[in-house]
Amino acid sequence: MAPDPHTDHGVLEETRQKTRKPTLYKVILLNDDYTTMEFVLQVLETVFHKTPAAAHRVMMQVHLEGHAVCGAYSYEVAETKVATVQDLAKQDGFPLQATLEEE
Ligand code: TYC
Repeated sequence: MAPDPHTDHGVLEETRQKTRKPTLYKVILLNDDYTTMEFVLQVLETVFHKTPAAAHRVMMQVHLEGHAVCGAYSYEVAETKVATVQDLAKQDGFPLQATLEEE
């Protein structure tokens, strides 16, 4: 059947959902023998907004397993958190280290 000239405008439209998941970066906290547990708890609560109970879980995981994920953020935010951890640690004379990993 021929197209109805009143309704067919000769334009084919297609909507395509193009949702882009932002790439997230995990901030990983590393264990060492010198940083105090108290300092690590403070960092987890202030920089990563953990509750005291969650901070304790993450800190113990780092202490026992060598590393743990503190959270996942956009690249800029993750990088800033890593730098903040290192600045705070340096201020207090601790060797605490954190790194980034693409999720
Ligand atoms: N291992 C440290 C200690 O026994 C505690 C510690 C936990 C250090 C987590 C770093 O990311 C860390 N004092």
